[in-house]
Amino acid sequence: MVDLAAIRARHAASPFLAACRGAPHDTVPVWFMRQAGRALAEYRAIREQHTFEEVVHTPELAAEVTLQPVRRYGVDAAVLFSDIVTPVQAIGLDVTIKPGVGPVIDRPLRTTEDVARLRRLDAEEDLAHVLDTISLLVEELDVPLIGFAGAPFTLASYLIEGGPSRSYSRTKALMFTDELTWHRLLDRLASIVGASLVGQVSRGASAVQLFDSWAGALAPEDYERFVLPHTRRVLEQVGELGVPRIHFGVDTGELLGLMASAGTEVVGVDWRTPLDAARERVPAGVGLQGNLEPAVCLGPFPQVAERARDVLRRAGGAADHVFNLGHGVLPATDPGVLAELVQLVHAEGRVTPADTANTADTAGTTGTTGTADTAGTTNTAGTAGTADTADTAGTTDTPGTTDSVHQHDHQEEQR
Ligand code: 1CP
Repeated sequence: MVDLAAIRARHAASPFLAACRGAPHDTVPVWFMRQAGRALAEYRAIREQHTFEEVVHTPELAAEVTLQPVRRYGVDAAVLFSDIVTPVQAIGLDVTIKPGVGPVIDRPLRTTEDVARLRRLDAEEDLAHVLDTISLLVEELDVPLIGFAGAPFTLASYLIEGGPSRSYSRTKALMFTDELTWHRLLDRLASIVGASLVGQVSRGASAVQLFDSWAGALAPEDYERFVLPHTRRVLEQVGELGVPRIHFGVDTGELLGLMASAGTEVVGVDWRTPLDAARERVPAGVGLQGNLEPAVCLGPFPQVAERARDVLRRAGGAADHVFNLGHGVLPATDPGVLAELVQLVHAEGRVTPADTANTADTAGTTGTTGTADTAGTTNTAGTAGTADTADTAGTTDTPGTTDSVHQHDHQEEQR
């Protein structure tokens, strides 16, 4: 039996969890998306002996790989080692992780009959290996564990395309030609993803991140119509459990307001949108995570330091900032640079006490009229002339659409 109250008590003073809620703390917390994996020699050593799936299916190995970056970097949170496709593998889809490529599926889902192949997920049964990994981890960890899942759109993109894509043309074709099948597919994925996250939290994950990595391929109006309702349903399910939620995507500068309105404590921002600009697009009361350009970490440390200081400056000492990269750690990154970066954030990332009066608890769902002016800007529902929900803020804050041809640029080298 998991003693969730004991886990909560252990992390009562966690700067990461405090920042997710905009609650008072002293030092800006930091963790890295994709902090486990190929940048670490100790990960590569394990992968020489085992396939990706073997690691995920062996709780001792998956726990070890999750702990490696915590030891190396001294980050403020661990992120569970698995993949966004793990839950759909668990219900029997023929998805495999192809080394150097990513998730591939032999028989992509493109019709209503294909969608029927997605059965419900019983987390305790289907994801027993993942949940057992969490049980091992919460015994060992001094920092909170972040559970995660792929959001319905990003997951659907792999299942429809058959693998990684640059244009998402088949995904969009289904969206625009067969809306009913599209919504059926996303609805099923939302149930699967929601069940996976609820399972992870009920076994001891202290926060969750929902990766809608490729949502930036969509124009805001299409995101709002075809994706947002499903993502919102996922986040609502987790919201009932009371753990902080982080909602992240790449190239989502135009979607940040909408993503906040899905119901989240924190929005993850990629490196293309400076945090002070992001602050104006995300309602007060919803925190920000990010957003150092990952490729900067391939360069010399003085340059990394300068850019990290700029991120901290733009975050303005806000109590609701979680330092991270703007996307995952690139495999060629020198782990020494990341360790130094963590030290720098901890030494120089000071939270300004005046900014700590935030009310993140109600954020995202109520579009709170905002208390503290977290980063020197308030924007939000108020400017739309309505005290309505954050939804409104989101839509009005993302004027004009871009054709959003998704730049997959260095994502392909992400792993
Ligand atoms: O430390 C960690 O980050 C934990 C482990 C983790 C996470 C959070 C892995 C292990 N995958 C993920 C999430 C994930 N997987 C995302 C969302 C995060 C992001 O945007 O980077 C996505 C889009 C995937 C899909 C995926 N899985 C890709 C990307 C392909 C593409 O479209 O560009 C790849 C290459 C994988 C395989 C994978 N997942 C994880 C690892 C370590 C690997 C590489 C396998 C290996 O070579 O060891």
